[in-house]
Amino acid sequence: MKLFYSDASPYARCVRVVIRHLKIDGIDEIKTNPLANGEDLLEANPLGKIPCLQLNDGSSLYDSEVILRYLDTELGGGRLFGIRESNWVSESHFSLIKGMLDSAVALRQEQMREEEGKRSSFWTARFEQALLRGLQRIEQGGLMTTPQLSIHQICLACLLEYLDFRHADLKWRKVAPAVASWLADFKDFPALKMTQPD
Ligand SMILES: N[C@@H](CCC(=O)N[C@@H](CS)C(=O)NCC(=O)O)C(=O)O
Repeated sequence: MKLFYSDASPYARCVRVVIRHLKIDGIDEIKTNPLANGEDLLEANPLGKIPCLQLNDGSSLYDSEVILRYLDTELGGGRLFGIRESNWVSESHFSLIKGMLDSAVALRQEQMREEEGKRSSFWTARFEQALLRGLQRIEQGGLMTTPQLSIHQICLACLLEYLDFRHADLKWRKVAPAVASWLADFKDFPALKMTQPD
């Protein structure tokens, strides 16, 4: 199998953490800049996005959630997503974390616009506010503490470290001190340490 990824992508990081944590062998990790529109990536994922997991039969899995569910269910015994029996609220907590990843990456894209004058203060504020509200919700609901290791925790840690990496100005710890102290413990999780972006 081949995983198209980049070090900086928080979505790809979630997948790489899970591969390491579950000790899944046989995946070649191919460092890929999605913006370079490489033929291999576009062939595997017409959206041109990473992460994308190409299976040995040539078929491809994307986006990150599908890859994560595949790894956990087919190769890892299904423990990270847990027994899902209609736990719609828990599913929504996962959607919250994914949506925050989307806001964090969109905020980064906004900041990377070539000309400063083209950056939108409206969208910048909207993405920042969504992130801060999301963090407050996680803080108030204690959503970072689950009885056993969950995919929520892994993706939340990847999100928070991405905020530190790309959006230090957001000062997210001010609105979510309990989440911050949870991360201070969780950051030593071995698979997380192995996948730190430079
Ligand atoms: N919903 C997708 C989002 C993936 C995504 O946006 N990846 C970014 C890198 S962090 C990317 O490939 N961007 C290139 C593009 O948007 O064309 C997922 O969960 O995998």
